[in-house]
Amino acid sequence: MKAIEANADGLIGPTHSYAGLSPGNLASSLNAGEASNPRAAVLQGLDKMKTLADLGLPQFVLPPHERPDIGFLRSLGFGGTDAQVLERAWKDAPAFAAAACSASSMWAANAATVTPSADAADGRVHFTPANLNTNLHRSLEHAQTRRALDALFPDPAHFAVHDALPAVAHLADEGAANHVRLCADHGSPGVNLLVWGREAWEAWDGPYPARQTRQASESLARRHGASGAVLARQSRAAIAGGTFHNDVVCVGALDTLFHHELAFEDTAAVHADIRRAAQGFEPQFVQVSAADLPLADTISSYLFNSMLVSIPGRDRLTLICPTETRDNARSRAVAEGLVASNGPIGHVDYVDVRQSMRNGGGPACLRLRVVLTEPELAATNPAMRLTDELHGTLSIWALRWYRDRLTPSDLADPALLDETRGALDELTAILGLGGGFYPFQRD
Ligand code: SUG
Repeated sequence: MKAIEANADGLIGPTHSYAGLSPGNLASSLNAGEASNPRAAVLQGLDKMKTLADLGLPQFVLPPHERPDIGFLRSLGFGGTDAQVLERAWKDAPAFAAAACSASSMWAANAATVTPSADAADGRVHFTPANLNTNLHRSLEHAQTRRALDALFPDPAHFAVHDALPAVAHLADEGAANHVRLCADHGSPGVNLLVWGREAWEAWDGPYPARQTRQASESLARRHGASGAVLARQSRAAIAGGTFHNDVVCVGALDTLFHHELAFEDTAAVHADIRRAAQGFEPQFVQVSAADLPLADTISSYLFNSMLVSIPGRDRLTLICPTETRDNARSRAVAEGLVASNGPIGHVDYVDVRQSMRNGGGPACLRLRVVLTEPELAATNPAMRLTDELHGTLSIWALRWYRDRLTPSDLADPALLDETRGALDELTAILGLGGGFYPFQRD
């Protein structure tokens, strides 16, 4: 059946900040303590969504999570009013308080792993929210992510939204950031490349965490009944160089896999396994060498953390890169070389997502790809689909509620608690999420 690739982006929340919470994510460490601009961040994210919608791809909005996460802090024994909980946590346990304030749900590529119906044994679209249990601040996301996915994909005849895998180190899962689907066309059975960094029982001794286990990836394929699964080990050198997710060095669409030479531990085996699994198409591998683009430039410029999309009316694929790619001479040269070649990638566009980039989140991090057939698209929640009108409404909403400057110490301000709740209360009405979507609306 004919299908199209839709994107669901995480709407950037009002507590967007640079708290240095992600070891191995070099941008997060480098910018720790800097002032952020949540208002600019959310507007950049909304404009990026509109760019994709204007290009003809269905675009959805995933609501930010409630932060500060007062329930998490209460579970650690902090008591009193919500404002007192926040104040006491910042005083006695600032690392936990910072984790409770992170707006990290914006990076929707980590929200879940998705298996389109063409690949799933039961013919439904399957979603497993990622447990994200390598980093404390991200481990707080999966339950609310499930609520958001339930709201966007409500019909169990078409969609199966699962709980996260058990949140233990053996099953550490970072979602679609470590998954690429290749296919002849979106509606045909595809190859599901699942990239993992370590074995569940391996004594990991890398300088930075490996966030995905092989056993987590295998469990996802098994539970979704996913056909065409290819498991690949992420290269240790890439992780040591700051590749905390595979999507920092690799992106794919349709028959094309675009990746850095150092993406995989055994590139030849990955290519051979993909060729073997591909049904009815010949995979195209576009590989960039470390000589042309050293890993350090790859990570700072995020060439591969781009969206590789098939735009109606364009003959070849389009790579939607962050402006940082254009600003890096080596990355720009690679991008221009792609367009000049006769290869499968024929267009490069740039988007400004600088606020997110400074936390290690490029255009690809901000979106969850969901391949949908016409009946599945019709079964999604229309209130969460980005139209020009919704883009306008959300831009005005953000201008009214979001601060234009936030330092990590501002996160302790009890006024921010009221501001974020006021903003999210209004957002639930805008996105038709119903009462009780957020914990503060249920208590
Ligand atoms: O998990 N950064 C995120 C960035 C996620 C990017 N996603 C993909 N590559 N798909 C992370 O490391 C930093 C937050 C801080 O330091 O304040 C952070 O969580």
